[in-house]
Amino acid sequence: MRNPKDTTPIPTRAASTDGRWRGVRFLYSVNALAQLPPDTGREVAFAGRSNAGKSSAINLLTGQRQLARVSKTPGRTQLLNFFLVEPDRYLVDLPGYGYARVPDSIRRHWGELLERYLTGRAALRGLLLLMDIRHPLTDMDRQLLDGCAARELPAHILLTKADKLSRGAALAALAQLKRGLAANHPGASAQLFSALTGQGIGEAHARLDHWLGSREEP
Ligand SMILES: Nc1nc2c(ncn2[C@@H]2O[C@H](COP(=O)(O)OP(=O)(O)OP(=O)(O)O)[C@@H](O)[C@H]2O)c(=O)[nH]1
Ligand SMILES: [Mg+2]
Repeated sequence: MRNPKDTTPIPTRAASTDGRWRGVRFLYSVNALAQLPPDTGREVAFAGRSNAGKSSAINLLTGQRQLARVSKTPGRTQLLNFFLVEPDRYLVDLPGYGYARVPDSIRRHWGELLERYLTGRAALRGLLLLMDIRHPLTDMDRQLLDGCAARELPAHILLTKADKLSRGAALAALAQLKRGLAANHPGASAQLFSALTGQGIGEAHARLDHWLGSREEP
């Protein structure tokens, strides 16, 4: 047992990562490739169908309730939103796909921007792909995973809104997803997540830490 007179602080996981995430701030929104920050350093992008919970996940993971805009209206995030974690370390909130009420011309513009960003961005070290646990692996999700595999970009899936299912049903959905991934997208990993209860936050932080690396790494 610890000596009660010992005043050295007990190191906790929360303390070690909190500093990094609580300091995250919104940098700017990008509407064209030319506006992207220099393609150096490291970044992780949050992708997924509209309404999957990307902005909510960013808020939970940074411990800031209103950093990214959350809305009941799908299609809310319509730009590439850059968040600064540390110098040369970014999180990127991507526009959600699959939202029907977006005019064709805008959808084409986004599709192209997204594709060129995902295929050409050297700083991109990993894709966090969010899927509503009740609607996993849509065609677009699969296309994205194929795109990641083609450029050897690691992908990790957050099955979001896990709080909407019982614990047993959520675990069954995860197991089923993992079987689908093993068959068709062997490079991708997956976990349960809930922005409401905080389920899975430690595992997601660990993944982000791994991809972003420490400040000292190139
Ligand atoms: N119950 C529950 N609701 C969630 C969770 N995550 C997000 N939501 C809700 O789902 C809706 C969409 O969340 P957003 O975070 O805005 O989703 P998004 O993926 O950023 O959506 P777009 O920006 O439109 O692409 C909001 O009403 C959130 O409150 C979760 O883990 N549990
Ligand atoms: Mg959003």
